[in-house]
Amino acid sequence: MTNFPNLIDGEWTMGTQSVPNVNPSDTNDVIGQAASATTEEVEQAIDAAAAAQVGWSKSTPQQRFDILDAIGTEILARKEELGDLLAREEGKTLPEGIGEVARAGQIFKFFAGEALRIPGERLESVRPGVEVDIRREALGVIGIITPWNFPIAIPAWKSAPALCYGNAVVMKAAEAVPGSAWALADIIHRSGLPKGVFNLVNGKGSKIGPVMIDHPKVAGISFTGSVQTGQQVAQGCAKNLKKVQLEMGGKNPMVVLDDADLDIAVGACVNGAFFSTGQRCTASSRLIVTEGIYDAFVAAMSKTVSALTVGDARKAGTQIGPVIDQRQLEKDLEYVQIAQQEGATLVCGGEKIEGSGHFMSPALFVDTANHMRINQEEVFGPVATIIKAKDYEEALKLANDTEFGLSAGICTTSLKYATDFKANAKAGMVMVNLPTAGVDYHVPFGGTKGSSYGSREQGRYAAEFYSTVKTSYMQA
Ligand code: UN1
Repeated sequence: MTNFPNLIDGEWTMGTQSVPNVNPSDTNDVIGQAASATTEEVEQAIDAAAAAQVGWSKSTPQQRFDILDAIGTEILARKEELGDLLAREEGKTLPEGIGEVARAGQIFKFFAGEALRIPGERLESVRPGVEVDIRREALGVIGIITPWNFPIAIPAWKSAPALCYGNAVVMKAAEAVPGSAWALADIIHRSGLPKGVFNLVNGKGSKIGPVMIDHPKVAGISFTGSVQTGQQVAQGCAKNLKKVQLEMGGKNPMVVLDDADLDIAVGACVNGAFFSTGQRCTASSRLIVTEGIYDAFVAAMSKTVSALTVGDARKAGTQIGPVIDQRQLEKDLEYVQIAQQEGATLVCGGEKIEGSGHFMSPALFVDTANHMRINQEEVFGPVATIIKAKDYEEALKLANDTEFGLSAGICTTSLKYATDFKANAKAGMVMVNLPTAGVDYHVPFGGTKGSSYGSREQGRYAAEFYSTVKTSYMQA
């Protein structure tokens, strides 16, 4: 059994409270005990971060490069081992877990490079003899709150840019996945980063979030999680005039047109809807299919989906792992019932699989209308619906008829429709002949409408949130 302590001012601490880290594939497998920070511990971490940030903000691009690059190198070198831990505590399949760890390593490598390219500008003043320069400076202490579904990639894509631009970090990872956050903190801790610059305070979100939000020494909060919690975070940050960045839900459409390549469409929809057990805010949960391909698509989808192998996340051959916990499983099954009560027809799956983990068979619905709750509310599980559309125009309208706007996909061989969809889909990310989920690490990530709030994450656009702009005037 392993301990997953918190990291406060360069010291590991289990504190006074801890919670078990349980394997969702086998609840008899308790991976370890995770520290659960108290209010005082979070305050200590924030004080330490504020004190350490002053020095870190003065570090050179070379120092930042070396540290971020070393972190990336170690993560990549240990991707199998860390991928196994991730799959064990989160339940995505081992290949997905290893892939996610590799992504985290690549993110650190990317921001190592960005540390060498922190941009500035020099302009002539409108006044004679005066010159103006514009530079990016660190914000200060960043509070980072991460979800359970990407236990290492999301902590990486928030903490790497935070450190790159000279900030200090106080991070709270989701209670269900303390192991990956601890492993990341351990690598960061040994990387040569001055103590106190990166702190980990895992524990209850309802307790730790408000401390971060109300603390005067925290300059900004980057949050990924539910819409409901995101709204509370934004309200608290607005009251305290803190910078805030939110990534929340999705109800991402995948349009399949008559002219689509059927194999590509089915591949993209199965991956987008069900991989990672559908537990991605980028999941393709609404499949909007035009009349001419509808019957063939439904037949091919139901054949493929019902043949998916559901099982232990770390077992070779598993395609769909467990749901994260009992509560989420109950929610997923409740949505299966809701859909049926609304008149949707279950084509396959949607059943709890008995065993020692939180398993359910992937559920696919037909005869659904876009206004139904099953098509408007995010389930965050292995549940997808098919909506029939007359033609491209109707499909686009349905795709956009949602309060979310994270990712939108289309499968088509038509340049005309692909081009039109890229222009008119109301989403932050558009995918053509690709799943709505599964993004690159070097380009911006984020959505429109109810999915995101604040500036984009990832790529060089991350600078917008993790730095502040200073304009200096000088008369020579
Ligand atoms: C991806 O689809 O590759 O929580 C990433 C989520 C997103 C990340 C999705 N923030 O599902």
